[in-house]
Amino acid sequence: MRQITVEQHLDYAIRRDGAAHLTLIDPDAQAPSAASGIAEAAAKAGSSAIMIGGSVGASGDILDETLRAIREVTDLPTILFPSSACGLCRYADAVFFMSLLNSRDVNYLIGNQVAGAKAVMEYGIEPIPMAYLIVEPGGTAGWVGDAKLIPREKPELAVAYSLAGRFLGMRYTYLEAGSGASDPVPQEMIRAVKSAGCETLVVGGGIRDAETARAAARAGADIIVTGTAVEEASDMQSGIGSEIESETETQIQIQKTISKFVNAIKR
Ligand code: 1GP
Repeated sequence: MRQITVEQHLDYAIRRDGAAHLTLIDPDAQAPSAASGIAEAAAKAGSSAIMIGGSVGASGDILDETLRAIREVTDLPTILFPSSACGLCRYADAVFFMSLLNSRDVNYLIGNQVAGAKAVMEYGIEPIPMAYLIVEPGGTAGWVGDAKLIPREKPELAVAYSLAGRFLGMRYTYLEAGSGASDPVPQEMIRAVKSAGCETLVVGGGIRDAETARAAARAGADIIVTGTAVEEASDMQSGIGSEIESETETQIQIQKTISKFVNAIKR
């Protein structure tokens, strides 16, 4: 049983280090054993929590097994990042209980939240209320979520959405450029949303290197999310040497990659 909530744990990390790093694992992208390897490396590297989710296929048995495998190797909090009510899982600690405020589809605004609320209550998962905003280019998340993408040169639109979320009681705002995005969320947009009083600002999508992560944190991001960079670090090593050597190499490579992000965002 945790002594503090996951939200308190994140607040503490942000106050201590200036910004926190979350490692995103898509359960559909690798076997549960490989996912647990990433989680273990993330814990050693100083990531503050593991986010679990994906736009397609991140549900059912593979989601359950991934969560269970991660919990076996680390005490880091696990936070669900569901694309629908199907992305809920009883083995997680918390869920980003989010509404995609710039979606045209009522299911992403409130439908899935209604469908999943009872399960969140019954499973005892901590809901963290979040305004989820998808910015150009938006990637798969933008397409699946039928988002009216926020133009990159219109920070004032992101500010208006974030304020609306805050006034509706959402303590978190997530500026999302889409997984693997060619361009991350612009610094000017991050700065504008934070300056407008966003309580906890999460930024992700297309953050591939330490410099980009640092720039986002300096602009005002409280939490930086990376997924693709970590996946690529594990792919890079696969197939080298014997299976055991390769597994160790992979772990080291992942840990190094995450450490760079964690160290870069410290203020
Ligand atoms: C996706 O923002 C996250 O929802 C992470 O994006 O995979 O590009 O790191 P990347």
